[in-house]
Amino acid sequence: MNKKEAALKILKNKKLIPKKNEGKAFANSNIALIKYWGKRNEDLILPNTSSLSISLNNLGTNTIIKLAHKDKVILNNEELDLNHNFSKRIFNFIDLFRDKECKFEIKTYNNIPTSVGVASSASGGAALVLALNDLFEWDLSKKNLSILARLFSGSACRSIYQDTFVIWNKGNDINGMDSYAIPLKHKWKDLSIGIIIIDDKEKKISSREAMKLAHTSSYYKEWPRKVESDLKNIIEAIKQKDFNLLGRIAENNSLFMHKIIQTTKSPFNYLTEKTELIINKIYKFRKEKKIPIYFTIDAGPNIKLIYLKEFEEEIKNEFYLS
Ligand code: 2P0
Repeated sequence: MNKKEAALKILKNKKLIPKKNEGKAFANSNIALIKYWGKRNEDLILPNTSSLSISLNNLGTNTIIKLAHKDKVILNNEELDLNHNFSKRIFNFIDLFRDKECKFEIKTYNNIPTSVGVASSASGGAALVLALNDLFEWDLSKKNLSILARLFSGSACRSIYQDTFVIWNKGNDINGMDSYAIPLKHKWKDLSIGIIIIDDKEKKISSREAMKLAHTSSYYKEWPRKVESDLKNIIEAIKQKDFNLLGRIAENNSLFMHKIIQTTKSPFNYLTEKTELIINKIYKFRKEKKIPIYFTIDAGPNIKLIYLKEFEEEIKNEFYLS
């Protein structure tokens, strides 16, 4: 099955010409505590391993999609050329299922900086799928929305949900019909994520490109087993509300992903000198102030702090949070 066939399987018997003029949706971004890194199928965006994320409450993407005379993309109030990578990505996705006669104007607004490794492709993909579901009145289940979002971008399948924790089960089906996200029923209101923006420029190597090399690192052999065990342990930490255990697992999982990235056949380092300085500051702060604070880093130099609300003031005083 290719991507188009997979999308049409999800949309079987659904309308492919909208009756409404407009669909809209908001999707929150998510930060993986157990990372997705490496695919078993690039076209269907099927991962080698499962992953677990925390949802960012009000940070994400608002998308409005309208029927129009010609295709148009407006990102953060700026009209983009249809040859822009972002426009192409959106319309390549919509082309999987739309009737050729249907043209769309898509207005999408991120309240987080684009391409800073704060997973705007996750909330962007999920908001697009949710807005399409609204426009076409597909009334898809969360499972099918998650599969459709996955076909746009892997991490987007987790942003279909607003629950605190979301797991994307890798699945085993060759066509990916069992590779979708589900929410974890456990909540953790006091758990907070703080973002330290070190560099808000577009990253030089996208995670999609970088991921292709993962298997060339000798550490990647250990990754599937490590993810299995990290997942099991972090779910236990969530159930027990064991913050130090959760933080240690997330920090270690993220550093292992970066070790893989730094040791491929064409090694690359997303972490800059400033990232390393702040990592050391976190270690020192944790040790000296005895305040539990951990971090996770995605495919970029920026740092996401993981902490409990009760320590927010001290942490904000020490670290500049965006
Ligand atoms: C994650 N990342 O689990 C991992 C950790 C970045 C580091 O998912 O190729 O934009 O569209 O599936 O989802 C970012 O990769 O890549 C990502 P595609 P995606 O959040």
